[in-house]
Amino acid sequence: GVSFYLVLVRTRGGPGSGKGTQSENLVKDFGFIHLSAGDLLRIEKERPGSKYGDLIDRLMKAGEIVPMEITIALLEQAMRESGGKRFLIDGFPRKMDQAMKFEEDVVEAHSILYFDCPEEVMLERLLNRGKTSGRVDDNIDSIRKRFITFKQQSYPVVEYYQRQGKVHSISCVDSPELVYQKVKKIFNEEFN
Ligand code: UP5
Ligand code: MG
Repeated sequence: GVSFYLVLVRTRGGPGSGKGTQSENLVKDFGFIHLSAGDLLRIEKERPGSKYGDLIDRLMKAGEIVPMEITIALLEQAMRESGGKRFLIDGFPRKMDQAMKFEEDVVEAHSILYFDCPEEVMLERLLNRGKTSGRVDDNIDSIRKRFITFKQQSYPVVEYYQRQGKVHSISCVDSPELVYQKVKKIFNEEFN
């Protein structure tokens, strides 16, 4: 059946823990289809004629969460179009209502990878990435708001999955290569 592997955020903040970076590694070694909810929203934001472009832009800048109907529809469409069966969904769900709705309507989470990273490390990474990323939210004001949103709304999702025993926590302050060694070990145990 269809399963998906969720790559979620980390404590004390949200962004910049390396979800995207590690997801790319996992795609190469395990053949998952990687879907980043944030990337899908950024594509939708730029799509000519999108009725959600302005809303997404405003909410991203404010570090707030886009209404789940929009994100879930984009994810469902991307899953369908991919024709795949094993998905690594990066940066989603980031609020309890999305988690419940997605599990009810689309698919249940097999497991959650949780990247634990101090805020100051994430902040430095994001400010650095902001020099070239062009992302509307890689600036100090948006980053601070993203951290707050993470703590208030996204972390409860991690706790919810922890109660189900589905969460693997990994510290991600080391280099991407070292972090990936830990990630790979978990995936080898779960999927091989
Ligand atoms: N880097 C990565 N790992 C490193 C390491 N181990 N050592 C040193 N450097 C490392 O990494 C960030 C930067 O750090 C990069 O420059 C990388 O090289 C370096 P990355 O892998 O991009 O981290 P990631 O966790 O993916 O950070 P990202 O900024 O993408 O996380 P966010 O959760 O903030 O962003 P996302 O795109 O998921 O969401 C953006 C916004 O979209 C949200 O704030 C929200 O407004 C909206 N959104 C929703 O509304 N709903 C959703 O479901 C999803 C998003
Ligand atoms: Mg990302």
